[in-house]
Amino acid sequence: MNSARPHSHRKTCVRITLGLVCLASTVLLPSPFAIGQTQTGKQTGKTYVVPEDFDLRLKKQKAKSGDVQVSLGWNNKNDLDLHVITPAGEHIFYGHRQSKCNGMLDVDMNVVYGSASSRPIENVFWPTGQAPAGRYKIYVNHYRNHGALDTRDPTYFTVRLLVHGKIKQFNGAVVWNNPSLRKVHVTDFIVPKDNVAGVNPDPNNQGLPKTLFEVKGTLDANSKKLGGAPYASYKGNLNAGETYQINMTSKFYDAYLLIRVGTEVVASDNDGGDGTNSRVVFTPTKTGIYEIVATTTNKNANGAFELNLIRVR
Ligand SMILES: [Ca+2]
Ligand SMILES: [Ca+2]
Repeated sequence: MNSARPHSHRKTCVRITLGLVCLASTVLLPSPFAIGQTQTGKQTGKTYVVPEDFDLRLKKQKAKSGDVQVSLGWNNKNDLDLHVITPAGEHIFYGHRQSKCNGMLDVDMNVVYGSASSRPIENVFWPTGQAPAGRYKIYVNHYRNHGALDTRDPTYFTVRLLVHGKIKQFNGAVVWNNPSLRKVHVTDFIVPKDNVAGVNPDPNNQGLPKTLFEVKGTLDANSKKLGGAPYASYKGNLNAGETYQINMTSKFYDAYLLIRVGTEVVASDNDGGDGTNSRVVFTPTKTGIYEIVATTTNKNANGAFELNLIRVR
């Protein structure tokens, strides 16, 4: 099924270089919990793929979908490739299109310049109910710059992620002749345990992980202070080996989250959520009482925040 590939060395090259990128991405990313961050931020002149265009392109290529789907779009004739690593560590890409867990790359484009599209799409999907629970990784690799006037780098791309009805988009850029920018780690995502096929206990909560705790609070001049900044904190029991996601959002200030045991900070995050919001994904190694500290980088913060604790696996 990869007969269209003209370059027999391709598989080996990509495997080696992808390993290097994994290392680089841990340096590039603002935090290991930074799900949802773009690699590059916004600049003028960049063109990403808007949601409606994703739908049109996927339809045109007869791409399939399920309840977990990762799609890559960009706007020139270069050969970019979508790579997805499954929770079991299996690598789905043009050289290995179908995983044992039934994930499949069904669209791969722009291998050859002559037949390349300037509105390409690539697509990996799992049939409904078959994507295993756990952590997935998404990479984009710039396999070939075709050396034409309409293939100039950087090549800006958008990855659209669908997990159980929720869509997120991630923008980034790759540059073929720059080894540190040729491949990027776009994001990790988690498919929660509760949503594996046939074991969804709550039909009204389909596709959602389990929220254990939610609170609306306020930070202002009357709050307790931590390093000069106001904070509020909540204590509770967390279990070893379970993975929790803690989200803090505020419309009024730049959120900051800390997870503490006593005075020891065991996890923290500044901007891992949308905008300046915070998101920590945390797997305790010991069962016990943990303190979630909702704070801010603004010492004069004044206003509401929302915080929730979700068990994701
Ligand atoms: Ca491709
Ligand atoms: Ca923040």
